[in-house]
Amino acid sequence: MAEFPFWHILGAGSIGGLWAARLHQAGRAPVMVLRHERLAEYQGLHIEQEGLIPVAAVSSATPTADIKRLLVCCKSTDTLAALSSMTRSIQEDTLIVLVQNGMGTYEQVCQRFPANRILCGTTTHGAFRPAPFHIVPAGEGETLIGSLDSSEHPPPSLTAEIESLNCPGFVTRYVHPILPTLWRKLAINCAINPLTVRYQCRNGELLNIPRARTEMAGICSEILAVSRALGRMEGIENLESIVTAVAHQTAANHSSMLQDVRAGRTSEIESITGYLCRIAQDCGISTPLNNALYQEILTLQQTLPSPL
Ligand code: KPL
Repeated sequence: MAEFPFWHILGAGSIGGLWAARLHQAGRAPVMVLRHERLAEYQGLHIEQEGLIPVAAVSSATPTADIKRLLVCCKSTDTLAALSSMTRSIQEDTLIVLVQNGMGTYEQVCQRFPANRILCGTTTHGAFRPAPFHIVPAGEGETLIGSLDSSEHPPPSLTAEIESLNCPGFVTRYVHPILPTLWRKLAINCAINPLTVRYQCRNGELLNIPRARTEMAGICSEILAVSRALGRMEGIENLESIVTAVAHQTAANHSSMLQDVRAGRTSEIESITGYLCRIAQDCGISTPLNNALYQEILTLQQTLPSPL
C-alpha cells in the first residue's frame, strides 16, 4: 500500500502540470489524465529551468478502475466536458476536487455526479504555459481546499487525504468552510482580470492607469453591495485594498483572462464576472460596471479568431 493516497490529475494546464510535477518530485506518483489526442505527443512535463519530469499519464478515454481521488485543474469552462469524457472511470466513491478560477462549476458537477463527494479550492500559485506540457513557475502561493457544504463537518480522513496534496513547492491546506475563500478570490478576479483585457496590460499596470483605478474601485463597491446582500463580507471588508495589494504582488503577470483572450481561447469570464452578475441580478442589486465588462469581454471573445 502506498504511503500517501494516490491522485489522478485532470487538466495539464499551468497549475495542474506544476502540481503534478511537484507531487512526482515528492515521490507521490501522481497520474495525469490527458485527452486521447494529447497523449500521443506527451513525453513528460517540461518545467522551466528544471527539465523534463516524467509524470505518468493515461488517456481520459480509456476506462481506469483505480481513480479514487481526482484533482481537476481544468479551466472552469472546460470542466464539465472534461469530466464527462471520463465517466466510465469515475466511480461513486471517487473524490472529485475542483481547483480553478471562478464559481458555478461546482453546482454543474454536483448535478452531473450526484453521488460523488465534491470539494472546491483555489490557489494563489503563479505559473504559465508557453507551450503544451511546458510550464514556467511564476511565484509560489498557497492552495486552499474545502467543502461548499458548510453544514458538513469534514471527517479527519478527508482532511488527511487533501493534505496529501501538500508537497514541497505546492503548499496545500484543508479549510472549513471554504466559501469565504472562494468568494474573496472571485471578487479579486472580477476586479483585475477583465480590466487587464480592457486595457491590454499586466496586472500591476492597472494601478498606473487612472481610469482603470477608478473602474476598479467601482467594481469593488458593486461586489461589496452583492456581498452585503448575501451576508458574505468575511475577509473582504477592505476589498479595494486587497485587490490593490494583489495587483502589486502579481504586477508582472498577465492575468489568466488576458492570456486566454490573446491566445484566442475562451476565457473564464462566464464563471468570474458572469457568475457575479447573475448572482447580483438574483439579489436585485444593480452592477452596471461589471455587466458592461462582462458584455465587452464576451463580444471580444466572439470576434477573435480561434486558435489553430
Ligand atoms: O488569479 C489571477 C488570474 O490571473 O487569474 C490573478 C490573481 C489576477 C493573478 O494573475
